[in-house]
Amino acid sequence: MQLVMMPQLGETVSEATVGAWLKQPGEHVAVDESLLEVLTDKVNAEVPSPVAGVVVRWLVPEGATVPVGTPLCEVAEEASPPAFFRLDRFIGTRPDARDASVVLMGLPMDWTASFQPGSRFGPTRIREASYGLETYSPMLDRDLEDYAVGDWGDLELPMGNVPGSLDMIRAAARALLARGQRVVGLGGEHLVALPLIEAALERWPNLAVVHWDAHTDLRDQYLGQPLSHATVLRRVAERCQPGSVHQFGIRSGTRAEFQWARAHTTLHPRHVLEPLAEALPALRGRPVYLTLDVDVIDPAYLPGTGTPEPGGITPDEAFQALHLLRDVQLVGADVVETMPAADMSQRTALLAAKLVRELLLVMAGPGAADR
Ligand SMILES: [Mn+2]
Repeated sequence: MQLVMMPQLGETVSEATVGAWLKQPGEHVAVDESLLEVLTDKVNAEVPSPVAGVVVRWLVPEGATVPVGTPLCEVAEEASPPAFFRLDRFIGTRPDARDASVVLMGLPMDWTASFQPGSRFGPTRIREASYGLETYSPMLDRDLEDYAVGDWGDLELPMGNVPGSLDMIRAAARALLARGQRVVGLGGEHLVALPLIEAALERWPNLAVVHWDAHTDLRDQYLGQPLSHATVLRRVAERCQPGSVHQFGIRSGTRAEFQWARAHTTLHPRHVLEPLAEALPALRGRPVYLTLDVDVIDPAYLPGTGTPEPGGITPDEAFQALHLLRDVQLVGADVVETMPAADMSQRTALLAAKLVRELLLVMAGPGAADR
C-alpha cells in the first residue's frame, strides 16, 4: 500500500507549503495536535483527494520539529520513522513504546510446533486483523487511544535456534520490566511464554500463572526435548512456587500429564469462566501472569491454530473471563498459537485480535498494576 500511495502524496501536496500556512520562513515549528489539525484542514481544502489529510496525520508524527517553509512533501520524506498507513502495529497502540505502561511484543517463533507449523506468522496477521476492529470496547467502556500502549513490533529471532530465541525473548522482557513496563507477548508457539514468565519471576517470585489452553502442556519431554510447546507449562510449574499454576479449559493431554497435574497444578477441565471466578479470591493480592493459548476456544470459532482440539469454549466465555481479570494484579501476559495458514476465513486472526484488544484494555486500565 505504501508504494502505491506515496507518489500520490508528492503530486497532491507539493504545491502547498507549511510556510504558506504559518509565519516566517526559516522558523522551526513543533508539530503538535493543533498544527496537525490545521495541516489536515488545509490539505483537505486545497487538495481534492480523499487521502491527503490522512496522509498528513500518518507522515508527520506529533512531536516532530520541521522548518517553516519546507514543502509538505519534504516534511513527509523527512518524518522518522517513515510511515504511512501502517498495518504493522496493533490498532490503537503507539510506535514509540518508551512511555507506554503496557507493551506488545511480537514473538514469531514456531521452531518446536509438534503438528502444524506456521504460528511465526501469527503476530503479523493479528495486527492486520486488528484494523477490522475499533479501538473502543463497548464491553469494557474503554478505548485503547486513552491509554499508553506500545507495540514494539516483532523480535528478530534466530530461526530454528530454540535456546537462542528464548534468551532473546527473556532479555527483551527483562528490559521492559526494568523500566516498569508490563509485557504482552504475541506468539508464535506456546514455548515463548517460558522466557516471559522467567523474566516476570525474577521480579515477582510469588507470581501466579493463569493458563488457558486446550492442552495440559505438561509433558516432561517431547521427542526427547525438554523445551517444546508441549512441555512449556511443565517447565513453568517447575520454576514457580508450588501451587502457583492454575490451568483452565483443558481437554487434552496424556494420562501421565493429568496425573502430574493432580500433584503439581490446579487443573480445571473444559471451562474457563466459572472456575476462574471461583479461583479469583486466591489470585487477588498476588501478581498474576496470563498465558493464553488461543486453542482453548473451539476450532469452530478458531480453526487457525497449530493443534486444534474440538470441544472448546466460546468466544463470549473467553471475553467474560478476560474481563474478570480486571480484579487481579495482571503483571504480564501472552496470546499464543495463532497459525494463519489454517485460517482461510481470517476468523482466527480477528478473534485473536479482539482477545488482544480486551486484554490490553484490562491491563492498561485504571489501577490494573496495583491490585
Ligand atoms: Mn494448546
